[in-house]
Amino acid sequence: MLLRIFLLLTILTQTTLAFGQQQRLANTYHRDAFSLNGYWQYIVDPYENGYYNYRYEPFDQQSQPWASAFFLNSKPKDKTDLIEYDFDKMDSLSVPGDWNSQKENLFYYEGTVWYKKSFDFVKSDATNKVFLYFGAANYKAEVYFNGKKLGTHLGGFTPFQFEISELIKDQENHLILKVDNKRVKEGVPTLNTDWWNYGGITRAVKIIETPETFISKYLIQLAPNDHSIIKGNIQITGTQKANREVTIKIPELAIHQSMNTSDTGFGSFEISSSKIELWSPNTAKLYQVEIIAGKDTITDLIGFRTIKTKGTDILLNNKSIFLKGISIHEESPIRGGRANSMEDAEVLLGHAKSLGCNFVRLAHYPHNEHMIRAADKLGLLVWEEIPVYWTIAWDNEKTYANAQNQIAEVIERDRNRASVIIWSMANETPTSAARNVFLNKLAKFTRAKDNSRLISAALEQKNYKDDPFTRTISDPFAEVVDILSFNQYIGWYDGTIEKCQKINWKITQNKPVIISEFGAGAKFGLHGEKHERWTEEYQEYLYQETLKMLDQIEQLRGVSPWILMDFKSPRRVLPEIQDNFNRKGLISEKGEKKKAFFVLKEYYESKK
Ligand code: GCB
Repeated sequence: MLLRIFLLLTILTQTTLAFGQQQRLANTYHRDAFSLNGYWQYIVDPYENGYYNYRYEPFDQQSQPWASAFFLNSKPKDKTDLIEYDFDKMDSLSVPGDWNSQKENLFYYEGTVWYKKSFDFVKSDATNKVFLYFGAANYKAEVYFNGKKLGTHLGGFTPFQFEISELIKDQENHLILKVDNKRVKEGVPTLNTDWWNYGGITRAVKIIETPETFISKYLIQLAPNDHSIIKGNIQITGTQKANREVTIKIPELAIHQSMNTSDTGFGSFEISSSKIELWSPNTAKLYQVEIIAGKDTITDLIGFRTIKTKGTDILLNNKSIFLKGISIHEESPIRGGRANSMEDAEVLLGHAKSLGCNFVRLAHYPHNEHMIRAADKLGLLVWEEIPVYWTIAWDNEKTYANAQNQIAEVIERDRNRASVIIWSMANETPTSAARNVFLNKLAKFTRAKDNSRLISAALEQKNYKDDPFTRTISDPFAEVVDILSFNQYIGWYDGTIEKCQKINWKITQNKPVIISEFGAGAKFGLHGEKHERWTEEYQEYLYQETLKMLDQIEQLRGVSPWILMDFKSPRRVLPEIQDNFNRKGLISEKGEKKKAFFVLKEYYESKK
């Protein structure tokens, strides 16, 4: 009986870990870490043979899983033993990295791949805590460490971690992941998108060791209504969390202030300083900030700025700003495939800078942290977004919980980044009662989690009262957002380019407007007459006419055209033109600038 209860409990704890979060850890970026990047052995498992038995029951939910369960990393005990796999004889994949761009035979693969890494690790102090951190794995990751299941994580673009303090050994640890990128209807994103479904452990994996009592979370920012006050809060976790002294230092501002935490390990503070240099695209000033709590010290680079809207204006540091933006997919400009390095980030954002941008829309999912850190340094304002894209299963509670978890994970990662000013809830989602409930709830959750940034969503525009030349936004979610953003493709999916000259705008919301997308496909090097599809001239002409049309919108406060670079998409099959690329980039995937790049650059130069 006791054994049964134990087994039931084990099964319950395994299946209730819906999103696999145990303890979120702030600022893994600047903590000392033991990297698990590099080569990992892998097994491609389209039938999920290493996960299910022949009755299709998962091995990891059985009291005595068969040795052929891949997470056990079994070896034959002797020559009579039957084990039908061997990680150590397999080829390897590089982590971080997607499998599609690393192995030709996995280019179109959607399914399960198992990864294994073995390593030794000696704690520097026996009482320390040890966490296993994943920057991201697309899409569903089942994580096993030394034969035990740590949990499951859903969502391909946000970080997750597990505490392994009690499980880690000095030698021969094995970490095994089942990563499955099959698209599912109830997923976020769902079955249908316009980007490549790169699978794998796409971002860094590391081990982070902290003292037993450690800084788990902090928020340090400028007071919204007073530019001479830095305020924030700190959470420490562990047995010594109550009544602990916590110190904040910002040496450049001669700030050195201590406070005591509450019983729950929480402390808040306000520090005034008359010398704070504000962060902005022109002066991307970052201060070194140090937080000390007992044996734990964290350093971070933080910029101080405020962001708000007033009527139809976006105010950065209380001054109206026009967002000169560009949309970007997280695709490597160097190798192709998912971007995942600082070098990728610097090339992508460097292109945005050379275009004259002060703003980037990171579409359509949270990009890797290098992008945000680089944006902080380069002075680019950032729109971050979760993949609530097109036709999500609005009625499904698990889908909602998944979307909410993804926004929570990205907020926790990026809440101290000055560059991030907008949380976008969704892209081109069709209005319906269920969708409105879903998005309202998500926006409410996001505001409760971070009320210091603006909320938006890439909405759609419609004809005003059957007039095909008058456009309006009638989406009820427009009432919820701080910035009214919408995508429009007049001249590409919607009529000819000349139509742009006939459009009137009837935007009734008293809010700033951003055009989150417009664009046209062009193959670099293909020239012709300006009405000829796929030529650089067509794209150039569309940009000229669209920008004139958009300037008629009185409350226009920014644009982020679609898109910086050509990107891979299985929807784009036209031979010799698309060849699996969405060609709306201003720059080809090889880095060649198309004519429209210079039209936008000139427009941005004119918008001082
Ligand atoms: C859109 C989508 C974007 C597509 C783009 C296109 O409206 O938001 O994801 O890639 O159009 O090229 O059609």
